[in-house]
Amino acid sequence: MGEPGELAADEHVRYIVTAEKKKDSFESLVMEHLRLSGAYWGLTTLDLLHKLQAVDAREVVDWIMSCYHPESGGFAGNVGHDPHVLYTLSAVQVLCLFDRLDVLDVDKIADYVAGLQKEDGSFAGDIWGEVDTRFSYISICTLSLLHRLHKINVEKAVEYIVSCKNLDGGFGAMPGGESHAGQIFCCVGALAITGSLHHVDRDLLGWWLCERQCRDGGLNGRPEKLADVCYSWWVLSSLIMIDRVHWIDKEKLAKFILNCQDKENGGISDRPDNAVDIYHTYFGVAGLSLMEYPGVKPMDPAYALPLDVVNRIFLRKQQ
Ligand code: GRG
Repeated sequence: MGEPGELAADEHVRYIVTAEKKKDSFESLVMEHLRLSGAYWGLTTLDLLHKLQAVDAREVVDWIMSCYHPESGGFAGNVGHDPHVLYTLSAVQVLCLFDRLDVLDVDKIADYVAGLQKEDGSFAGDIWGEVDTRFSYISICTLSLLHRLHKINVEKAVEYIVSCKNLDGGFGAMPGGESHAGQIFCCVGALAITGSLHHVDRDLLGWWLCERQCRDGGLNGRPEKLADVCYSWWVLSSLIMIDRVHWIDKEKLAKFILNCQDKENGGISDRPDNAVDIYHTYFGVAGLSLMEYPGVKPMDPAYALPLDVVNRIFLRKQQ
């Protein structure tokens, strides 16, 4: 590993803005069905780096609305695809960035999300019915950003998430499912948003999460796995929500992330010397944001949006 150096912010901005335009590149083709999430990763990174104005807001909002299915109230990952709660959250998050929730039929969307809640409090991701704690988080986060949490049975939703808690303090995708940092973010995030963090054993979970730091300084998603830049977000955000982030060596983690940059052409990869992509570029910059890296906007660990964007949404609601 060479010297990691500083965050190559200008190069990352250029990488994102040009990736957005290369519609027939390999990356665009493999991302075709999840383009709305790609837009969330790229545009949030631009905002974190104070460069959201590098894109045409009207063009973005029009494209997002072309992924909307008015008959169901959900958003698809791209034009011509089927709606899913994941892309519905991405659409809402991007519109939050641009302060354009006014283009939405909020109650229709909230009814779509609420309609996916099951009797036991869990959530399906779409009409095909796969259940996963990711969808609990996504639904709760979307409804909260839309000020429509009252449309679901929050108590049952929390009860289901708590039923996915393991003896190691972590959470899985379903009851009895292996603890995994990504699912832990979802469960802890949903509990944070609903004011239910008292269900978490902070010391036990904090211990499991800080053990994710590998010798190279990076974080993995579960025991015996390699570090990956994306876990900088899933693990750190969870540690912040349970107030145990000081159990991580932040300097070593920041060095690991900075070492995964392509400093010439921009972008961040999963680990040093691998090919860069938008997903890892976002989670690398987001991880640095959670560690208060200079020049990067602070983020809200539960809503996965810049703090000023989240404050705008909830302060306005109070007025
Ligand atoms: C708004 C930030 C945000 C998220 C929306 C989709 C979602 C909610 C959360 C996903 C959480 C999750 C499960 C993340 C993990 C993703 C990942 C890298 C999975 C890879 O799993 P394996 O088993 O990799 O291939 P490991 O690292 O365990 O070897």
